[in-house]
Amino acid sequence: MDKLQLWLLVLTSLSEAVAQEDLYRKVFIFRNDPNEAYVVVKPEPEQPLQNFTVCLRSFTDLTRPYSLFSYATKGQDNEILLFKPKPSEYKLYVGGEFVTFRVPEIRMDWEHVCASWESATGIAEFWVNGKPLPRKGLQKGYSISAEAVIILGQDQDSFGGGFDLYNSFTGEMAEVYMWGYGLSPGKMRAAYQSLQLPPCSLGWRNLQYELKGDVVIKPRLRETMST
Ligand SMILES: *[C@@H]1O[C@H](CO)[C@@H](O)[C@H](O)[C@H]1NC(C)=O
Ligand SMILES: [Ca+2]
Repeated sequence: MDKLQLWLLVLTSLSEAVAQEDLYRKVFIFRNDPNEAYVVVKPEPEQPLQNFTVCLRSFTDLTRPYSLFSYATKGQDNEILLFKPKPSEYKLYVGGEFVTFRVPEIRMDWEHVCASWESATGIAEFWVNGKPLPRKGLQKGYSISAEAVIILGQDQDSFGGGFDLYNSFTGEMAEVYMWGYGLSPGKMRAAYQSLQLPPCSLGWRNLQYELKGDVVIKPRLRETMST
């Protein structure tokens, strides 16, 4: 038995089913529309953040609003929120304020996004499928609180809960990462291309997660690559 197996055994013997796993080439499938399902991911940062990057890949045919990544603290449910109100738009929230990024409507394909923010300038970057959108700014000088609950697939309106069914995500999600700093342009592109990424505590290759409700892990379907 190797260290990882032992670790998993210890974890599964605890009451809560916290898994830690390399999810390489796997996906979370949120099956129902709408749904109450979500995934709690860990760990939260230990220190307040002045910078961050969040990346993930999703695949859905939803046209209604949905939440992908929700980082809530006791004082601010939208501390970090990656939200798609409609197919041509993303909203990135930092500390309860948001900026809107208009995006091409991508039809029936996986969509990769990376969002980053730095407190010193308030500049937010938003990358879609390896390409940056015009940068915007919000919350200059703000600090992201460390005590957080991080949830995929629902928008928290209170600490760890307060979901609106009609903001739930339905579809497939993969390659979720969070870093406590801004990634370089090269690494933003590397994330899109699923290449090697800088180490991070919250990442798809060593994800600590708890499935809540109807979420299923499956291998990603192989597609013929067009590029
Ligand atoms: C945040 O990013 C800025 C700009 O890249 C950098 O100067 C600063 O040291 C970073 N702060 C922390 C706490 O990492
Ligand atoms: Ca919210």
